[in-house]
Amino acid sequence: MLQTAKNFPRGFAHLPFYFDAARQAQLIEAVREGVKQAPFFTPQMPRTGRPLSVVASNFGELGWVTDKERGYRYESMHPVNGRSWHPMPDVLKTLWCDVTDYPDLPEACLINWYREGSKMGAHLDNDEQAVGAPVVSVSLGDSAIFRMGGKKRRGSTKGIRLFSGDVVVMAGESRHCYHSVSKVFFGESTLVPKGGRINLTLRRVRL
Ligand code: MD3
Ligand code: FE
Repeated sequence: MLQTAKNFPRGFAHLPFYFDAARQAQLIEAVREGVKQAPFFTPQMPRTGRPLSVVASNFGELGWVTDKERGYRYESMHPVNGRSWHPMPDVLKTLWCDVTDYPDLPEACLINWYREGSKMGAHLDNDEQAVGAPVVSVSLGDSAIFRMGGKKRRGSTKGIRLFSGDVVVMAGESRHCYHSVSKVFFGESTLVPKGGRINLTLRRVRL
């Protein structure tokens, strides 16, 4: 049963501790496998080339990438080594089917690794053609404060703390709202081999 957080936009659901410790370890193992083929790269802001503070990789047919020259987009190959992304793990396809009723599977799972001091500023996820599809996220490792705003960049936000194993579903209105990660409790968890927080976001890209 999806739990709707108080005062959050419609369509937002938080499922605390959806994955137990054993399943979390299994997901981290899948990430370790994936990044052998498609190592973490440093995403850059369009135009300025300023590095994001997270490093990223992807699972699936398509992966989200960004650089100075070409900006935000989905690509079927790793931006540095040109290899395909590791296939989407079955456990993530199953998650998508269990928490959404979207008719198609996600082609992309963005893997963001938050290390010491990493944050994510307020942004919209609008690089997908399938704007009607939800986004599903899995948090692993150190907990973080996730903040949700509205459809405009400015204005009030509501925060919740996301812990390892938590799943968040952004459907409906919430899918089109600004959001950010304002703090990571670095060093809290030992789940991630070199420390920090891993966030997986499952996305349907094509219509
Ligand atoms: C709300 N990641 O990768 S996950 C991202 O915790 C991203 O690392 C955050 O925002 C993190 O783009 C948030 C939850 C999430 C994911 C997608 C959303 C919230 C969202 C899309 C629209 C609105
Ligand atoms: Fe986002």
